[in-house]
Amino acid sequence: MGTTVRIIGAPMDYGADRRGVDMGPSAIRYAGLSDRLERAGVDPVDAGDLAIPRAEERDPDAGGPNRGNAKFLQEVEDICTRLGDQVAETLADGEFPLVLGGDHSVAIGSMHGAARDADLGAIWFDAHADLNTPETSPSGNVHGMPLAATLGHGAFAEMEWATAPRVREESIAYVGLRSIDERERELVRDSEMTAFTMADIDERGMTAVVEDALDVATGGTDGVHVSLDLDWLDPKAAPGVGTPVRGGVTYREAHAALETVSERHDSEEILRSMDVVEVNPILDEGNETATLGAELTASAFGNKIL
Ligand code: HAR
Ligand code: MN
Ligand code: MN
Ligand code: MN
Repeated sequence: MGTTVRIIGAPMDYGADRRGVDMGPSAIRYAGLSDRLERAGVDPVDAGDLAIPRAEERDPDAGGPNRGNAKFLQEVEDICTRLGDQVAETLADGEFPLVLGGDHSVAIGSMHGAARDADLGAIWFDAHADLNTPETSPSGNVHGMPLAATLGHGAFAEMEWATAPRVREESIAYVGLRSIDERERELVRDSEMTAFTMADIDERGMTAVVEDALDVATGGTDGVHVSLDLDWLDPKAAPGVGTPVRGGVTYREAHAALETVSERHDSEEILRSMDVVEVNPILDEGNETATLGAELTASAFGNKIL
């Protein structure tokens, strides 16, 4: 029997400064996600979207002073708790959870759910390190914090909904890192995480780098979470993101990366969960970025030419 992929929309933009990523799930579906997944040989079922109140109706400072300068942390908690439950339920039903963001803070929920009953490795396809905490964040935007939350750094140590003890530093690999805050740089250097920067991709090529990232994320774990932040790509290929950074991955390299993931999955069934985040249709050109998100997701499941 083939894999059933359960699509879970998380149209939330509490974690980012610019409105618009809440439309990501619609745009990615409109770009033909389900058809593309079918062509890749899996069975998509759409669970619809989580109900999420508009940011204008909520208080960014709810939750009190112990929450540092993180904006909308109370709202992020509510959504990630519900999302984590849905992801865990999906896995318990024998299906594959595919979460459509939304800003990258949804990954806190995806990973919390996916790590509930398993040791989870992760590949972080992103320009950014996402390792800030409510205390260290320069922006207060929670989409710059999901890995710190999962690892229980800083104020997150007290937040049960965020930390996922079954995700360990040594099972996390960054691919494509190129925009990092000073404090994050120290943390990555001192941590047991593996970071492949754009320079590593230049030097060694995407396929070799992703093979190594897969070794990191599969070593001693029960499965891999793939977190795909579309700002990983160069803004020329993916203009519809809130925090574009020049010098990113090309269209072709991105496909090669996800195809490498799919090849490993074919032989070793390594994939456990995935999210596709940070698509901002307001800033996009002709739904190009959402289309890329849909294409790359299909590539992760083996969209072979022959
Ligand atoms: N490091 C910066 C901050 O924490 C920028 C975060 C960038 N946003 C993302 N994350 N899209 O991948 O504010
Ligand atoms: Mn990110
Ligand atoms: Mn990013
Ligand atoms: Mn927890």
